[in-house]
Amino acid sequence: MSLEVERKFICDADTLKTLEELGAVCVGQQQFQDQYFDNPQFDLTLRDMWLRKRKGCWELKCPAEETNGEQSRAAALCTRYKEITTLHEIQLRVAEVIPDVCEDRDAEKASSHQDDSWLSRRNLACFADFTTARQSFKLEEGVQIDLDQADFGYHVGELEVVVPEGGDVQAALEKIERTAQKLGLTGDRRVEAKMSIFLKRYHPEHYAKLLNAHIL
Ligand code: V4E
Repeated sequence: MSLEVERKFICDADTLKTLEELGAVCVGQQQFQDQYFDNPQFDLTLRDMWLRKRKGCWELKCPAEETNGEQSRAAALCTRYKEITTLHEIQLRVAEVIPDVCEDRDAEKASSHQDDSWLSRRNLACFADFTTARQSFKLEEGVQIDLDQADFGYHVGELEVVVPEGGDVQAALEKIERTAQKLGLTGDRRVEAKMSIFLKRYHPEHYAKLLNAHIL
């Protein structure tokens, strides 16, 4: 299971120009739809667990514990989430939080990424559905720079380092900080995720609950 260390940044008309001037290499362009799921009590998202379907595959992002030496300003600007992509493990994690409404406990064992019947067993429904156009760049080895344009009108950049299990999180934070400095990023507050903007706009009650619980 890998750990994603990420820092979001405000992306404007000059960002592409800056990347070009710095010699960043465009490594891809894609468009994908994200569908996020939770139960009516928001049991997953209130635990900062983000279950989504992207490009036909299930993914679950869970918060990672902070390790020693991550109290710097640069670290505070970053998020760290474990990303789980094995459907059986996702189902186990979800089951720890949301009890099964069905008696047949073996039914999930056989499910595939295409079979969504396990959702109803946990009362899970889609609460957010949006499409993102993403351009990805490389500037420093191991750091991916994504420029995202969500279809509801939010533009955000992201610096991301994927740390393998047991890998060096501190080194990842330093790489992100170096890249941020090269890009001239000066902000001292975390920049909002696409989801924050989406919920604020379309599901203000859900947003308020997450804000109160200090999740967003
Ligand atoms: C973890 C999380 C959410 C799930 C989506 O995570 P995010 O990094 O926003 O996804 P995306 O598509 O931009 O990147 P990818 O997964 O492709 O690398 S929604 C909200 N959170 C929590 C969260 C937070 N509280 N603050 C910030 C700045 N980001 C995420």
